[in-house]
Amino acid sequence: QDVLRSYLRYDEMNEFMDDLQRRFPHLATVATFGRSYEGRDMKVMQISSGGGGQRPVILIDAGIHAREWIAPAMALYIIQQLVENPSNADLIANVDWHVIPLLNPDGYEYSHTTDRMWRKTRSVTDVPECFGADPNRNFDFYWGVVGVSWDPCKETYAGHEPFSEAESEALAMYGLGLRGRLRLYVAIHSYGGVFIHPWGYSHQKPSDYPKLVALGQEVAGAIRRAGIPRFDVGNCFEMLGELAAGGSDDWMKGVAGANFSYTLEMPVPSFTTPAVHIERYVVPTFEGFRAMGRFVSGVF
Ligand code: 0X9
Ligand code: ZN
Repeated sequence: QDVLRSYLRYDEMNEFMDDLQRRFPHLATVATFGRSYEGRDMKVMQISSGGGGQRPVILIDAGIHAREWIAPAMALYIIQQLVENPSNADLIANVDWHVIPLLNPDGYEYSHTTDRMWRKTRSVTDVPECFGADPNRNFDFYWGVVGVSWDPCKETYAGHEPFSEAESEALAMYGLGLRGRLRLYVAIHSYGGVFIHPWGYSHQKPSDYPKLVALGQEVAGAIRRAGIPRFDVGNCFEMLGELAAGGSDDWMKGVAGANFSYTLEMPVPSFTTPAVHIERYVVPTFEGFRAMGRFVSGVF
């Protein structure tokens, strides 16, 4: 599979990861960490050059929102570059990367087969004709306080309780399992060309706000230098103009103890970027991930 030439389906992503594990067993391990509402295995690619499971971890996920197809493409390219490209060996020398290319497989497949603009999960709700909750409003940290809908028919439905969605809960449990090692968490979304730091639920600034901005500026600068003219850093309200609680980024910082936590909105012009344009956005954005890797390795 050429991850830069087409938007892979769920099965193709799994084949891609299995193939990498077969070819690079000393570097790449596929693990199943959960099961989606419709019963699909949720998979993570763990990339490690050694260290016996003690090294700091960069945790990345993509595809929590079904229609944001460029996000899984970005995650797959990160996996491919870290595992296959020897010139990125420095990025995995002292840090393990755990990359989840598709957090919402049910919604993603539905966006391919039935409704290109689907965002949520596919679980049943109290309303028979309306399906799914927004998994990025479903995390149990200030759940529901702002920027959510309580209407199961709406795009930002928070769910009937925190972690009602199997997909959100599986990610949360995976994050907790990395406690103490979780240096950096990045949720890849689209679109907008912004790098968002906590908090999403509040105007308050985290106590380590200067550090969050400092890494953010490194990342944004690297992406701009790679040829994306506009790429900005700020908190959720500054970047998107509204607060929203129950996001994975807030939870990873507030509960799982990630030192750095962000949402990256890919610098594409729409949800429906044609596959022929994957390369022009994903390749420069990878420079941002290289900057993250250098920063966490202490190379800056
Ligand atoms: O609203 C979201 O979930 C994200 N934007 S998107 O257009 N991809 O849906 C932004 C999430 C920012 N972080 C939090 N609000 N916690
Ligand atoms: Zn999104």
